[in-house]
Amino acid sequence: MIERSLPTEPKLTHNEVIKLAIPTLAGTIGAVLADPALDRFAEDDIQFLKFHGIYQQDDRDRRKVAKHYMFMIRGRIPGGVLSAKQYVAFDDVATRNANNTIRLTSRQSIQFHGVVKTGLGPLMRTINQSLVDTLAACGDVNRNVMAPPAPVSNELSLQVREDARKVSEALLPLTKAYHAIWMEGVQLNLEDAENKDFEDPLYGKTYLPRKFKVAFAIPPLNDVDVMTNDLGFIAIEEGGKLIGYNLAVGGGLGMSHGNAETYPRVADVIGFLTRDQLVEISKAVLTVHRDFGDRTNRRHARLKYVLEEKGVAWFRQELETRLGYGLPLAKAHHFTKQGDHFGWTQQWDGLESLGLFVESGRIKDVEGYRLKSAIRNVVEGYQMEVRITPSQNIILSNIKPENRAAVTQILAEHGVAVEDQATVLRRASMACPALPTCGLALAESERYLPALLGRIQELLVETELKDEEIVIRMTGCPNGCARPYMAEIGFVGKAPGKYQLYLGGNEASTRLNRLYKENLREADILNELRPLLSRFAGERTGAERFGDWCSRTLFNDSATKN
Ligand code: SRM
Ligand code: SF4
Repeated sequence: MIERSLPTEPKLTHNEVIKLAIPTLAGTIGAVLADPALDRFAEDDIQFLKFHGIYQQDDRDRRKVAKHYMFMIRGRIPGGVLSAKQYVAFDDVATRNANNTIRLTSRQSIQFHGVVKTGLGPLMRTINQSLVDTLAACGDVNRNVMAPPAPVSNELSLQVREDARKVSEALLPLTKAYHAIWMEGVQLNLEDAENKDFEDPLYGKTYLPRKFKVAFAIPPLNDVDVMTNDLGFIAIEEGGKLIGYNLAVGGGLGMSHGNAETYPRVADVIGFLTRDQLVEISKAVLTVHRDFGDRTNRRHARLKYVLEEKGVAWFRQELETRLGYGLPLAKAHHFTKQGDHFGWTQQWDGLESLGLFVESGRIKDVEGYRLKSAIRNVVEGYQMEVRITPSQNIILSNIKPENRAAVTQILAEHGVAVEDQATVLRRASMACPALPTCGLALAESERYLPALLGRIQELLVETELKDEEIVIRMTGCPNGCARPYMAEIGFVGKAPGKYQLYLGGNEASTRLNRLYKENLREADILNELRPLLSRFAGERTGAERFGDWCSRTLFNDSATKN
């Protein structure tokens, strides 16, 4: 007799199994932390640590000799806003417990690298004592909520910022493990019924199938890259007043090389909501992800795949069923630009702010350019507010006009200029950390892009495009952390020294670029770009940008979402 095998249910990923087993997300973190003989955590705890904002890494430069374990810690900083006191606390722990650098992230947060296990407790306590935390900065939950950082506009930007904070708080997981481990220094007893049966009111026992990202934007500026988020709120104003938001869903960028089941996707704008609906709509969108996301394959587990595979009409219907009411049509909005403003600007309230370029978001001191000390000194000395931008730069804000000259002077003494901070090309660039800290990096990024930009700048001079702004972003692998798929030129690491070349993003960051060439080494990159830049210089129409020219001439594609 022939035995027939029954169709089997797709297997849940290991992450699903461990979340269900320990829904408080405590793992054995507290116990391992207290054991001085251990310099690292085991696999399941590594997964739980992410929900606490912590990644276990090893120094990849030292792998050939031995694995040197260390930790990366990421803050939860909605809208990227820190008080002077909080920034100083971050600077202190960077010096004391990390590798003496502060890494601004592409989601307006701060990361510390190179923290050893014994430094974890003190670092986490200092951060929390400054009234910032790291809860849910990573893991299968809602991540840092983005909001426009620029303090130049009116009261509307404050309201949007307030809304971003409100959504961030409403989507926090409620486990008490975070407080127990990091504040009280205890291991939760996993056998306690209260802990065993814990179920988060929003996330349930198994949280989300994967991460979830929210951003708020104020058109016409798309500085937060809103269309790349699972959930985006696009501010709509009438007569200078914030009347609500357009709702964008299903954006995301992560993909894997050679896996057609994974791809970057720009969000769909599906309706309009008023401010009082923000929290319930955020929760409803999140629970669609919770209930329909793929829990059998983490590479295919983002909300964007639910949108793409079930369709926008299905999603809208599902959302409206959960809400119990229909959503009105989206209102007109228009994005024209992404990116930051550098130098001094007068704020809407008469105070001043200063945008500073931070190459790849890395604040550090080097010979002749002591950016870390400079920022620390002015922030502490003049008690200014600090805002981290989604392009990994920093804005020092709420500075009294009479202090402007002194601030400029202190920065200059540290080698930091406020005018002509970097070339236009460099200022519009971003790179992810990649090597040596990121365990997923296939190629260099943060450590390589500055040199490559220098060579591309030479090409621009050669082709008489010296002051041309071209948005260039690089990542060390296809996960998309510096959002390379929205850039006019995107470099995505494929193998050591080799990159995929993407071309054709637009200035407003609403259009995905396209893969143009694969596996390029530096010489190939320059050989590909030289003739393209030269053709662009000769063929562009009016003020046409390089990304639009590539899109028009190389891909014959003018499709732009929103
Ligand atoms: Fe990211 C994983 C760094 C923004 C998509 N990301 C990682 C990890 C944690 C590597 C890991 O899992 O072991 C990286 C840590 C490297 C290190 O050494 O520090 C890392 N991601 C970053 C940061 C620091 C890049 C930066 O240059 O600033 C950004 C931190 C943001 C924050 O403060 O929360 C960062 N990551 C992004 C973005 C951009 C965004 O959110 O606007 C994306 C693309 C958007 C998206 O989510 O689709 C992004 N990161 C990923 C992915 C792919 C997810 C996917 O859907 O497939 C991974 C891989 C993963 O999660 O397994 C990843
Ligand atoms: Fe690491 Fe890849 Fe993200 Fe870069 S894009 S930080 S290499 S996961």
